[in-house]
Amino acid sequence: TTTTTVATTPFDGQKPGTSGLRKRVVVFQKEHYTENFIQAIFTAMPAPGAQGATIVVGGDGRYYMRDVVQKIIRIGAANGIARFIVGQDGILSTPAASALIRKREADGGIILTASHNPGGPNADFGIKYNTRNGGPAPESVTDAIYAATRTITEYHQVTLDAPVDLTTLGCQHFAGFDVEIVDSVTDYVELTKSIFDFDLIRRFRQQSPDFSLLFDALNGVTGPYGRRIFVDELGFPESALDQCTPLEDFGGCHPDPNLTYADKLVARVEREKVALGAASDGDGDRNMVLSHDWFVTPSDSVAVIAHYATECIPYFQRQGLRGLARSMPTSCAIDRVAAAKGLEIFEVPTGWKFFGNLMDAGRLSICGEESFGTGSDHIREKDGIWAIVAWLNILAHVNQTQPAASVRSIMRDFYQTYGRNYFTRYDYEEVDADGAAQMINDLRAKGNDLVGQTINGFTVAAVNDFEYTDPIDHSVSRNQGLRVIFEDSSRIIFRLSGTGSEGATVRIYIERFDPVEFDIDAQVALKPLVDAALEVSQLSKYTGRNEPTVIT
Ligand code: VG1
Ligand code: CO
Repeated sequence: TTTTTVATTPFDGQKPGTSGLRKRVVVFQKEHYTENFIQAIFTAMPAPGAQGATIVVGGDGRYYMRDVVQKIIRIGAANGIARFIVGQDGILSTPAASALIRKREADGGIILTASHNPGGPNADFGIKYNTRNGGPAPESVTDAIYAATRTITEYHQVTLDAPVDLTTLGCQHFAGFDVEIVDSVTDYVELTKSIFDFDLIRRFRQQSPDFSLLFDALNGVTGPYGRRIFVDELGFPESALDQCTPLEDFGGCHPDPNLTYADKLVARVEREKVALGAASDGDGDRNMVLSHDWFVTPSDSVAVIAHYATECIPYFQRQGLRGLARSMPTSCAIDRVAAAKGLEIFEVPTGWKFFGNLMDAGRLSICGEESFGTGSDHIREKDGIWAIVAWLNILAHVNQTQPAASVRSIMRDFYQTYGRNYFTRYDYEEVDADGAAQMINDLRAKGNDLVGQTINGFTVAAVNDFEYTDPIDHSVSRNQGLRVIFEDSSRIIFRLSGTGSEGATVRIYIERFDPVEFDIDAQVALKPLVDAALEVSQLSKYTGRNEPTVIT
């Protein structure tokens, strides 16, 4: 092989967001655009750097992914990478990639996905760098990558006679580096089996023929993982799977597991009276759990899993619970579980990267985000399939003493113990970026003037910009969401998304605690606060929008 050096100039806007760099495919296809970013990753790789390093490479199978795997191998090899561990056909779900980095003690990994954003030639692509703990790079590393994109003048690549074969399992030797193609699913399935009580779930399934599961991969990467776990291992019928073949464009759908974009699943769960309906996103780190008579909001889901963890999930029975955590906008349901169990609870900014240090320090076991992200310290990414199997494990367990246990009965028991934190999120997607920024700035400027005022019946107790100091490395992250907190502990939070590829997305998070009333529809329970949010922010004036794009 020969190495060539290609002259290039920087592109604007290659700053990784909440979860890597996400842009339209056509942007990544611009000459040198993708190569520049890949070179910047290798330039910025944490010490001791790329020379001699092993990296994991894979992604969610979306359009353009396989081309980029080839680019990573060529550029990585020229930068001294000694070994590439690649999922077969380039396929690795985000949690499987995290697991593989850890299992193989790789120096890092590159995950090719724009997660829940649509795929295809006219849709989105993304590149994310994970560090040796298997988690998303912390801001110190993403800042270094961004700095490298600002000053780049050349990139290096090896010349190969033909594209590397990504389909044949096993090791291929090249001059100076190796490429190892691994089965995309096996290691992940083994890990999942070591965490949960598969025997208990199998017995539950056999004893409860009326219990039905419907798993919808939304044509994303988790199809093969779901098939192996739900059908091959746990014995559910093939009919428990829907949209489980990964497609480059996700069948034209938005692979985002929520009530809006997973509408096919929602309709089938209602019509077919499904006991546990579940979906995950394009890259497999998100999950949604529902039944024909209940939708489990993600803030509740993680709290329920934490509540039952040491009662029935072998991994936590062995390790115990070290601590719990949530992203700031996530509801405080999990805080109540932490208080009841005498555990530490952490509130971190939005984005999974903030959980990693706490896990590495042995202070965090289970955590979640309201954005359909749930997980634990078994890896360093959120894990959609993990959360779904956790619910199966809990249902099987509770069913031993309450034979008619259901998603709904588990939620009712939970609310009876802890009360209910009603939660909803309104998203206004692809609005004018200047208007959105202006709205946040004006709200911030009003800040303390609002304290003591009553908005639609709620009296403001505090207004602040969330700022986080990492308890382990003491790094500080500022401006992580503007919070309006009311005297009755209700909260409204305003944030701009860091994962969009066009314009800006405004997110409004709304929460209210009710110790006694559990059965109100969340939209009804929260309507007065939603109105207060729209009033205090003047959202429609700044964005021209009267209705959200998505409500979760
Ligand atoms: C969103 C979610 C955040 C999540 C992130 C990545 O970020 O709000 O909770 O961690 O997506 O998820 P933002 O900045 O758009 O609000 V994934 O499944 O896209 O990796
Ligand atoms: Co995702």
